[in-house]
Amino acid sequence: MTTNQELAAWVKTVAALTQPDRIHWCDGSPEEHGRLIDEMLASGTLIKLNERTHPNCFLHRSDPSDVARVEHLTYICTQNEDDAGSNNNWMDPAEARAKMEQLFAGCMRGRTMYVIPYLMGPYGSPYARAGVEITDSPYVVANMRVMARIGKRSLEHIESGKTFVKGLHSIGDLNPDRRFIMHFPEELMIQSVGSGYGGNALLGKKCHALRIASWQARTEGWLAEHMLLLGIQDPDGHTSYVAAAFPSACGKTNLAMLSPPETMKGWKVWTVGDDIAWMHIGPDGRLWAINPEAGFFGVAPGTSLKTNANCMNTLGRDTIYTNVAMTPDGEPWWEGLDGERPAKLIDWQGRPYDPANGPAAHPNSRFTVAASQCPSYSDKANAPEGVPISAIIFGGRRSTVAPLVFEAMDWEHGVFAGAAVASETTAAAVGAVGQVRRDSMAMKPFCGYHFGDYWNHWLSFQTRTSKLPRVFHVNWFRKDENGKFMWPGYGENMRVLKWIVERCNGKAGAARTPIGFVPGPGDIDVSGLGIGEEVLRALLAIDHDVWEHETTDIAAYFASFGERVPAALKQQLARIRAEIDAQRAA
Ligand code: O2Y
Ligand code: MN
Repeated sequence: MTTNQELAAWVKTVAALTQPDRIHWCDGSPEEHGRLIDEMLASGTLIKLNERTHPNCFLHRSDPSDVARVEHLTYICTQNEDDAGSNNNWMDPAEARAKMEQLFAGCMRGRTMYVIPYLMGPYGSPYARAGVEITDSPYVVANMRVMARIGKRSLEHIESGKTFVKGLHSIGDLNPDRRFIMHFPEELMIQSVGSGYGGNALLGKKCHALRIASWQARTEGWLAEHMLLLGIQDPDGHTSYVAAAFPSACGKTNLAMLSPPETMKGWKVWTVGDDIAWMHIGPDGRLWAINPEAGFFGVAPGTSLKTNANCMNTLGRDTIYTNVAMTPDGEPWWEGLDGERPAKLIDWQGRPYDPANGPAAHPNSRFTVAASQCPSYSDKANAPEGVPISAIIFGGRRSTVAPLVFEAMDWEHGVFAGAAVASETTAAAVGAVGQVRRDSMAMKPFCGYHFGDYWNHWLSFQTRTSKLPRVFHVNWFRKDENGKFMWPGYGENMRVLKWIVERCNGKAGAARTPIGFVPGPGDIDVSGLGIGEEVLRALLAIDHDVWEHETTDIAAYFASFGERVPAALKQQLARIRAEIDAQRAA
């Protein structure tokens, strides 16, 4: 089935271990997809949704115990434990292999083993990387077909002699006690068992494009980041590209597909990606980014015409929904969708909706849809060379502390701001609400190696080019003393993006503060927004006492990573503290 000896031998070994009834090499064709869909409809794996309102859309209900990524069961298996860092769970590679071999033994009996060659990144891009996922889940094949570029062309890429990541996945028996997601970055290998859901099973996404790729990127001098990519077109028709990293529940997909407010005539946002960016220093010394993915695996609850019209207009057709609710007419439904809640809903577990059972759609219910269906999809999204990045934006959900926006003083300070990213937990995640969690560069669950080494890698870019992007930090979630959000967010975030682009072009004002360059109330365009100067001042305020506490917290966080923390980041911390103290004393 392939001329690549290494791939052929690996598939043979996996088949001998897992004992499938059949082996199917995926070619990615529409005929193959049609057959798989028919099989899944027949087996009940998929439910057809209303063909008139949602053509070619399907609903999948996962096992109720298998509804999200499982960080506590996700491991980085490096020879040296220290290389994984305290930001990861570590397991000795030999122990992990032995454990997985037991779990994989005979696991595909009675099933078909699908071999999915895939490419992450545009065809013909020097930055694209290949992988092969072996899975016993037709649902995974259907999702991978949307999220990556699967089939013949990707196999040809591998057969031309390029390296590829080997990913072995089985749903196993879906027992959480026998669920593990193992990464072997030194061997470019992933093994996942016991889950059929999202990031645990679609191995091209978080496992390959972030955990394995971040390791490769460090070795090879590039960046694999948990970032959305968007183009911001100004009224003169010039487009600047930005990459932005936010921890979960901060509205990444909404920002990636932002619709500017009516008042901002001539401004437009183009979507390049909503989750992952691979960035390389290009021949011109600038940072160029590609989106390795081809689709969106977005969270459904909260998505509406009001919060994300482009997303809603992406979803009408050819979409796989997972764990959403269903109306009696066979339409998908979730909390936060426009309009009233319909009567007689079927909840995400297939039961008549009863509020006593919780929400109708699972809070982590998802849609899988091709990025090309998005009305704001950039015509540069498939450019082999990627898009040139003018600004990198970090952000978090902070009800206090972080101002609406600030610009870092320089690259080193920008890396510090990224390393210090923190976000308050929301009801969407398990655990207490409102707790501040550090999540450096939003990569805590996804960096495939020690955070100290990762920050050093980021810093190293300043020695390799003088054309690095400017770095910013945003916070859409600051609250007033009554606990009310002060900034309207969503489309109005365009006003902050405008300030960022204008800073990059040397056109917008800001004041130097200990934590960075912060706009004055007159520097951000709030015309027609109904926000008074007092509120704007509060949104941009830096409280010295609060920041004193923040720096103490960051110092403790850095200390938890030991010796490998770069001196440059500790110096940034010391500088900020000294400047705050000096201002206090003045
Ligand atoms: O729960 C999952 O498996 C999905 S997690 C996810 C999906 C799409 C984009 N980002 C994420 C994330 O957790 O960052
Ligand atoms: Mn993500």
